[in-house]
Amino acid sequence: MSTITNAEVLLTSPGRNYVTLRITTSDGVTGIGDATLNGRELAVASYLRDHVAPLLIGRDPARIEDTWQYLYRGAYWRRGPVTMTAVAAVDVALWDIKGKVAGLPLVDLLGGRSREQVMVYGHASGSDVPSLLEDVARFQAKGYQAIRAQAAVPGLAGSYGVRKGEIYEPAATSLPDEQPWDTRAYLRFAPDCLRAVREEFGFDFHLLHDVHHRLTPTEAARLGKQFEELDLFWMEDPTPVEDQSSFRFIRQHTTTPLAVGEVLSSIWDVQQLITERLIDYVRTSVVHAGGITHLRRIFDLAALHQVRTGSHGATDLSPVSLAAAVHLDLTVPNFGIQEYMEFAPETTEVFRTGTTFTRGSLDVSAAPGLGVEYDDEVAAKFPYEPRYLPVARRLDGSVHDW
Ligand code: GCO
Ligand code: MG
Repeated sequence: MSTITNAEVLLTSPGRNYVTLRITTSDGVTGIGDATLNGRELAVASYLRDHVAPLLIGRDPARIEDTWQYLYRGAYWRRGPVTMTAVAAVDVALWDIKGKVAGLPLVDLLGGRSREQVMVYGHASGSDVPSLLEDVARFQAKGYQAIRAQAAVPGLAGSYGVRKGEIYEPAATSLPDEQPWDTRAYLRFAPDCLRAVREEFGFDFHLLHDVHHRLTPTEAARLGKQFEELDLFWMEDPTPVEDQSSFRFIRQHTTTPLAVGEVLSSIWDVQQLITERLIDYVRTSVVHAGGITHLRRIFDLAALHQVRTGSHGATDLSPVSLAAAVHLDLTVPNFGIQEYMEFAPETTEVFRTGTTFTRGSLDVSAAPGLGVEYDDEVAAKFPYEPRYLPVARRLDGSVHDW
């Protein structure tokens, strides 16, 4: 029997921080899994290095399900983003190994393609409406069929969700940047901003918008109603999601589709959202929700309730996670859309990925496993550096939801 002989935690910062787990077997096969949790990277690195790696040595790498259950069910402390990201890294690395041993790309181990490619959405943004419109045009020229649109709210110094350079990276400072937030200003601006996009570009593409948990259910319901005439593909994260039942109120008042789940990490966190059909798209991701083994269960539960997939895919998921996501997206019957942000060039020098973008869609390579190689030499050129996401404060100085 082949056994796991090594489990290494690799840190690198090619444009932004990434944590990667590499598992090696007694047959010399290696597999990699992403363990990146934006702004809390070292917590997952320690969980893996100090508490998980010693448990993996000597185990059979082929027993993915048993290892998953051992790390989740076998641990007294379950769930939560740190734990589930660590479990995900192990899971994805073992799937990568299984693919390499079988000589098959992951998509074929997962049941084969249900579709030819995976439709993605990109992030257009601007410091004002005219610059947003320019950015939407840029995404259309690249072939995107679906575009998320965000613009800085006039009068608010912070510009959350707005890309500064070529690459979107909100975790940009060594201590959290504090940004002002004014709900009334946002609510007055958002419908006009998205209407300007429709007026300029029409309705022949999918338009998405992210609210980042910033509204109460009442505010979100009202905004969703105003968005109805704009035919959004979805309104994302309208209100903080700790209280799943709060989505019932939004749901009762608007038919704008709702997408939720990027900050959630287990099937229990989305159970009510899915089984009560309170959302249209579930955004849990392969890296923050327990890997392929667990995400597949969430997607199956979603399929039973006519909820489609729309996984998180910001650059805080490494190319390893993106590849795993696309392999899975290709197979699932209830696929909706995949988020995609282009990586910094130095990121793809470290993670040599076979994932390709053509005309608004992604596809995987035919290489066995995930089709992503980690280059240690290039990674060593980019040491880890602390980076935090911003914190939002209301105009009276109190902390707002992120
Ligand atoms: C998304 C996310 C990003 C976040 C980032 C934080 O929808 O892609 O909400 O906008 O800023 O993922 O880590
Ligand atoms: Mg989001």
